[in-house]
Amino acid sequence: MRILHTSDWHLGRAFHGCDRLADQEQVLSGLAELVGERGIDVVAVSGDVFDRALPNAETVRVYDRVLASLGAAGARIVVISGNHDSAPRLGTTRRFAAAGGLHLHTDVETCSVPTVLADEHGPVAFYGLPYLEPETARLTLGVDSGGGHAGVLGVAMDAVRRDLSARPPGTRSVVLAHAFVLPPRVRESDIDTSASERSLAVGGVQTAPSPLFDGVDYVALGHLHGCQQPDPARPWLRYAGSPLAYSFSEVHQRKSVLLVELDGTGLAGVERIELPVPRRLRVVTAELPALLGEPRYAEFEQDYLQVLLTDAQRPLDSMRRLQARFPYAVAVEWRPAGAPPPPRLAPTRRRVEDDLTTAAHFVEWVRNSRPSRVEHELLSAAFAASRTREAAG
Ligand SMILES: [Mn+2]
Repeated sequence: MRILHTSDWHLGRAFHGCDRLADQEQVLSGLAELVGERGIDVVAVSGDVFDRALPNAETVRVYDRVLASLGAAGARIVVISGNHDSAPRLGTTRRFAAAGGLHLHTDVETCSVPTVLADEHGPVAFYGLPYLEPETARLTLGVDSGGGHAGVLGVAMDAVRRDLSARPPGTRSVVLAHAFVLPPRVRESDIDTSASERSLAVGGVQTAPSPLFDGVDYVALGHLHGCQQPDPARPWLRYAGSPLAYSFSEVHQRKSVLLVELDGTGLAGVERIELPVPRRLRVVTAELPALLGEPRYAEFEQDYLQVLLTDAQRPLDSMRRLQARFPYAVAVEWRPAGAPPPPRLAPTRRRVEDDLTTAAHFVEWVRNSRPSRVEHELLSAAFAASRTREAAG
């Protein structure tokens, strides 16, 4: 059986105010071509299908078209809800959808009730563990409080293993889960996380140890946006990552899906397939005049850009000027070269200084240069005008 593992589509997510729905549809429509070319039997989507609980109408239409194209290409589809999805909304009509080959696993209650599909070797049980919000899931699962995410996932996986052990010998198993999985004795900071993942921390602990997932043939994980194998000792545990980059912290990631092959005995291989990039994300560091004028920066003109300006003084109106050449410049920061970070304005100054001196200090602090003579006169006139107005009552 060939399974295409993907996750964290985040349909409808904007990027620094830019609509990316067309890019999302382009990349996800490409998955249908992969299904046809590579003979994929099942597409597994491990949560965060939508970016928000209430996606808008056009976003829902894209979701519908993508699923239809995957189905038309010949794949069954298994989906779980992530922490961004509304589980009841994503799971609505699931009993009817299953008849058409779309298997929606969004309920805590049915964690251990698999979708069973078959190939020439026999049955494959797909268990869907949607994102389990610890405080509500523990009531359903009968878990004591305080165990956090690991506590509820552990109980859910015990139920999965119990169900699996009662199935015909030779039944192979795949678990879809939306969780932050860490190997034993590894810290969160050692894992490739991204700025676009919403923390799962509830009560301080958001991670779950990898041994929780032992005893099945493959675990299709969602939540982390970088494609990775979280535990080198457990090659059946994988994150496919998001199909597009959703933050500048992901500029170095190559977005992918995983082609998982099961043979008659279990996991036979995992192949990483890189996805096309509709528009690159890049970070460029330079002074504003160079960026605006030098031919060597032409290669950045069609990219989503984070610009780090190194000018000694903060340039005026930098974003508007940058966008004249780089229409997809979406973030700009001023980091003067060689300069220490600007000192904090001393709060005590305000009491001993006159308004004009305080304002001049502020300009210097923001821009790294004192007000010019003309600016000084302008500030002085502004304070005089405001005092006149106050006096007039
Ligand atoms: Mn996500």
